[in-house]
Amino acid sequence: MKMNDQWWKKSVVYQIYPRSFMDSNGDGIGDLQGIIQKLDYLKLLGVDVIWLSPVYDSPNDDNGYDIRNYQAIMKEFGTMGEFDQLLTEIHKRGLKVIMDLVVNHTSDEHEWFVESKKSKDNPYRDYYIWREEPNNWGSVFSGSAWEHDETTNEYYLHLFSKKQPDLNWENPKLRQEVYQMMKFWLDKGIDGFRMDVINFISKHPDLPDGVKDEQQQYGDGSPYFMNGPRIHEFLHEMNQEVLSKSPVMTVGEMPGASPEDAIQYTDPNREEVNMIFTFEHMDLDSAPGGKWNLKPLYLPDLKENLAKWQTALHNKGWNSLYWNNHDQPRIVSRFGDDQDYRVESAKMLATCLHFMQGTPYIYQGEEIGMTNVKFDCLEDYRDIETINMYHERKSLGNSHEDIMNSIYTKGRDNARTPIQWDDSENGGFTSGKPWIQVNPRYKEINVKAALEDPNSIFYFYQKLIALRRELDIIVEGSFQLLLKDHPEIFAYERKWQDDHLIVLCNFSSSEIVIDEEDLLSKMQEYQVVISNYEQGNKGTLRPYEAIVLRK
Ligand code: TEU
Ligand code: CA
Repeated sequence: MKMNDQWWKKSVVYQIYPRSFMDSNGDGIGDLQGIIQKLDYLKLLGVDVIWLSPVYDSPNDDNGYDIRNYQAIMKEFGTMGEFDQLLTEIHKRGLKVIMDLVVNHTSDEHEWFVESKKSKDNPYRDYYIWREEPNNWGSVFSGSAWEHDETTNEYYLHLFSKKQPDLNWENPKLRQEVYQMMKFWLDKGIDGFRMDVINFISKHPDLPDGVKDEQQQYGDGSPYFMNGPRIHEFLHEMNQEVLSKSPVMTVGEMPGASPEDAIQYTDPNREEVNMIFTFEHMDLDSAPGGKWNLKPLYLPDLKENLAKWQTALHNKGWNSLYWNNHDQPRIVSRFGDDQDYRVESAKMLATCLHFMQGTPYIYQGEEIGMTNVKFDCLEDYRDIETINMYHERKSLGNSHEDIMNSIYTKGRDNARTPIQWDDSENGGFTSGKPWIQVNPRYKEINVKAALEDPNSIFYFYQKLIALRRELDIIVEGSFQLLLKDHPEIFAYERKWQDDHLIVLCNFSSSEIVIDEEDLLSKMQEYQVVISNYEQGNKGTLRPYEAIVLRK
């Protein structure tokens, strides 16, 4: 692979969740024209690539991750003509765009599935996974992973909602259809794909029951569909048939992938994908039993985990770096302090991530420090995962308060409230009624205010992005964790040729005295590259202080 084919190593990606980004026509739903209106804002931020969450035709059971037609645009978002216009406007500004590729499943309204369920000998029957009897797997969105279908008296597999039947990747005809569809979008000129749960596509052919303990209703099927038996073969085939033909960028969303798996997926010689999204650092504030069982983050766990990924992939594969996406709560509310130190902690978290090796992803609103929300009642929530979980836990006897507390801390709608563009009604997102309520903090936290304040989180992100372009060490350097067991400070160094960086981040609201001789003398000697306090480098770390030193 030629180095300039690896443009994505030097890029910063910005994720747009179109439904919540900008509404141009007052129907309360973000749309393609809304995105076009805001491209100059992204250009000002300085990102290189836009990841567009699904904009395809969909009945919206899972906000577009249930696709009815891969080659049509969702009506609420616009037309194919407007998509072409968006693509032109993106490229005109020197930006690139990657699209979501959701091919573990389709919508149950996709014509393949409509055909598939008609009869056992329908030519599309084998595009999906049908069985006479279900196994014990549970769905990610609660309940069984199997749904009975009356027409043929069989069950189909759906790892997510019952309106998201899983595709059968064992079928070579299905694989060819997917590759043709990918070519359709690449021929339009898009610059790559973000691949939804792509390491789920190869299921163990026997679909064995999963382990389940007595209190649980369903078994854990993940050992039989995560990183399954033919996954590397399928990804290599996709690479050879489609991706290798042009210098595109690919990132595979891969829950349950270890660093060793990641090396296999991203080693350039194996020709699979460029990078993956790991989930390990997002699972550290969950107790056993999954994300809704809350546990406070213990900082040394986070340090150990991220350090493990940094060192394991160095010179072997490639990392992606993220705190946020449309499935995760807002990072400033999660690992920072969204009350007294919102600005400081948002900048600290950004510093901690953006000086690591890998391709950073910024999720819409992160660059202005948007926070989690607490809606009063379940009816205000829109996410199918949240709603199904609420009913399941309620029926198991959990209290309303406990469940709502889990939703406030972990629910996906935290990330999906509209972008707060200004302090006018609905945060300037829409002139109509937004599809989900705007975060009430929009009067204080919004893009307009951020752009008017030279010390805003926005300009800090702008600086971090620019630094990545200036300093090769950020892209190329080795990584070494410092103060490994310190409970409040996340510190590391990067080295490359004669260059040396030290990154110090205080994850607490107390002032921390640095008492390591060696580090103290470096703090005297080295230059400050960036800091989130006006007067950098006092030899201590103030609440949520981040400082980067260079020699
Ligand atoms: O998510 C996959 C996934 O396993 C989790 O992130 C999951 O959505 C949930 O947050 C676990 O608690 C991808 C998409 O990013 C997500 O939006 C979709 O709902 C899902 O796949 C199905 O397409
Ligand atoms: Ca609209």
